[in-house]
Amino acid sequence: MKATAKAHTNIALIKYWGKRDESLILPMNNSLSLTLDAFYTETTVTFNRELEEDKFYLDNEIILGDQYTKVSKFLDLIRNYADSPLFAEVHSTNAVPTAAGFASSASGFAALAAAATRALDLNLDNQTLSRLTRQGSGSACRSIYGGFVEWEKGVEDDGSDSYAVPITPQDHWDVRVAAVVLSSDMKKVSSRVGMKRTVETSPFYSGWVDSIPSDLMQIKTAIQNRDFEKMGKIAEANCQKMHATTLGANPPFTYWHDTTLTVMQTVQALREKGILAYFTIDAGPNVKVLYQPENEEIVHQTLRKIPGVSNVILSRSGQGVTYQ
Ligand code: 2P0
Repeated sequence: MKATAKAHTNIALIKYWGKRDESLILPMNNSLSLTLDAFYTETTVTFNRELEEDKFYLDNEIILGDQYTKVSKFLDLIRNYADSPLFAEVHSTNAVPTAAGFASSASGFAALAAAATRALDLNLDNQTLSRLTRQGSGSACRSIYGGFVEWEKGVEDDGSDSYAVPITPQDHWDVRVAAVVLSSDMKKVSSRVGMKRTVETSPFYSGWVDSIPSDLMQIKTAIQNRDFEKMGKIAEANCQKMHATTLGANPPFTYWHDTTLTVMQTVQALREKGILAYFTIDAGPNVKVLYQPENEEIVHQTLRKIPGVSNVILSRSGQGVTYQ
């Protein structure tokens, strides 16, 4: 009735952007990510006959409101799957360095799904676990696995073929990621709201979807061949395409801050000096920079010095879900 699991967050190189089914969380396009070892969530779930409702604690504080409702609704799915009436107490800790600006929903829902299903003795295989995790938060289904991971969108209406698959062994390639944290935040359009508005109103959205198969095919070849330049170019362009769709939405919006652009230009300037580094950006102003181990020092020092950058956190590739 009790289990503990740990899951790492992931950074998408080919972005998940847009749903075809909002309640089952089915995406419009396949996406591809790298799991990161520096950012993770550890969660203990205890099912208990004496509880009259679920309880959720994050970093030792009780959580109420929308965040609680999302967790409790996800536990409903698991209860339904296990045919169990029991409520649970959930204790999560986020090992995400302060204000890293990483969405913790990927590692959060992956750890929650793993711990809750283990606590109910479901012993799911990873494919089933990934499919279930997807219904908590889309990007979380990729965090079941380590290394490079693809989320296959599937074609079925019931979501039965929409789950993540690892595309390389976890130790395939030592690619590093610097998370560049900006000191000022912007009013945020959540990714859930942002992608919905984009799908519904942006004339650029169909171009985004049409371009994905080619990006995916090329980046998978680059990853197999450990071709850093090719992988980086595709990831950087895919990120800019995703963000371009938001400018065509009605009302238009962008996640970029002025310092976001400065970081992007600094990364491009590094390349002009012969240092291969590439950026990618999620639904927020912070930037993640892909680099090779031999360039760690120069990339770190360069990013840290940019005015408006408050922190730079370095990460390697991380592993999939583990249990204590
Ligand atoms: C990604 N993002 O592929 C993309 C790129 C943000 C930009 O997945 O609604 O928090 O819970 O399925 O997974 C963020 O979306 O959204 C995201 P839901 P999620 O990483």
